[in-house]
Amino acid sequence: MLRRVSLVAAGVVIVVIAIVAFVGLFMLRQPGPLAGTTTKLHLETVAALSDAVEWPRPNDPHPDWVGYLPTTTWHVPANSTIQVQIDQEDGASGLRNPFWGKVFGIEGGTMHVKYFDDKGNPQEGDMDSIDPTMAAHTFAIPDLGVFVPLLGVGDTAPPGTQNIITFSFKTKGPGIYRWQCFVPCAAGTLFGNGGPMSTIGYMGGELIVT
Ligand SMILES: [Cu+2]
Repeated sequence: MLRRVSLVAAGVVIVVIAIVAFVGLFMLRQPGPLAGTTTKLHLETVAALSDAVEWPRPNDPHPDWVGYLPTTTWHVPANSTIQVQIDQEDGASGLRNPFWGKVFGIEGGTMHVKYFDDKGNPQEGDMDSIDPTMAAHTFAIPDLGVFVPLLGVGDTAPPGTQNIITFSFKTKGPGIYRWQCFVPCAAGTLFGNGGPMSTIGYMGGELIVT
């Protein structure tokens, strides 16, 4: 009897330790917000955090994960126009749903994209969609109807290429708006949707509107 009680007690202790470790190491561990409230978001998307050139995150527990840098929690003002620049360095993973290759919900209906064409020549232009198979990541805030596919760096682009994507969108009233990537870009996880796709701080975060 005593033996059984001590076994149960040991089991309970192990479960409690596992829960504390899960909450502490996985759920609460995430990069802090961008400092201050801003109307300009400048971000970098990378194939692996260890490749980041603009905002390295050296102590991150997942250096090989895809991510948005410097962080994925941003404070922005309500009812304002937010200008976004994304320096996109990752190759294409492609969208499962080609519909999301289209731009939605941004000012003027188009994004401006600087990239390299198939022949390796620099190009730029306004786009309202991209080839869905060429999406590296997406910038999407469903509650604001904002959806922007980010063009992947092509195989013929020079090493170290950044596709520069700029656009702006309008915020609504105060609140916390969840945003995320819709490209199943988490290579090596179940259907590409695990790891960085399901952990805040990598392919998703919060737009905190005040
Ligand atoms: Cu992504």
